[in-house]
Amino acid sequence: MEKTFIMVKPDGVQRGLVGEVIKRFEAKGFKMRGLKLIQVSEELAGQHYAEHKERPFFPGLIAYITSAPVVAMCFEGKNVVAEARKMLGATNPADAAPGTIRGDFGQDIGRNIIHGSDSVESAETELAVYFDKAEILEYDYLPSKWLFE
Ligand code: D4T
Repeated sequence: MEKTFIMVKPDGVQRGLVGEVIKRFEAKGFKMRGLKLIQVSEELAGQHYAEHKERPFFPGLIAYITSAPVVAMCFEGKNVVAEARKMLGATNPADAAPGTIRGDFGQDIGRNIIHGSDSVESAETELAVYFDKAEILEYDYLPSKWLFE
């Protein structure tokens, strides 16, 4: 089964949206495999957003992500990488559809509340960057038998 990396960014934590995010993922039937509140270091932020290093918004992005704690999560489920991106909505909340997390709670691309891996490969990389192996837990998830035929 596929896994993805989800991170509630500092604005989402400060605005009290962590429970809302977890509620949506739980209600969808995605299995929580990892969860922690962490302060992202400049080094970790640089690693996570390395692809944007040359972009004009990079310094602001690093300052934002390191400004206050974030909640890092791992969820497992059928096609969870793509499904989670749909639940998050477009990167710019102004373009995100109502019903999505960014569409319902955000206004500004520089404060877009939440991150979700954009591919199975980046999910694996990001999970390895943010979590130790022992922090991704395996356990019986009882809803599974009611989620799949
Ligand atoms: P993240 O990685 O934060 O989940 O966002 P996305 O995967 O949806 O989008 P992204 O990698 O293109 O952008 C990373 C991050 O940079 C911020 N950003 C982006 C910004 O502040 N200004 C911009 O013009 C762009 C393109 C928002 C998300």
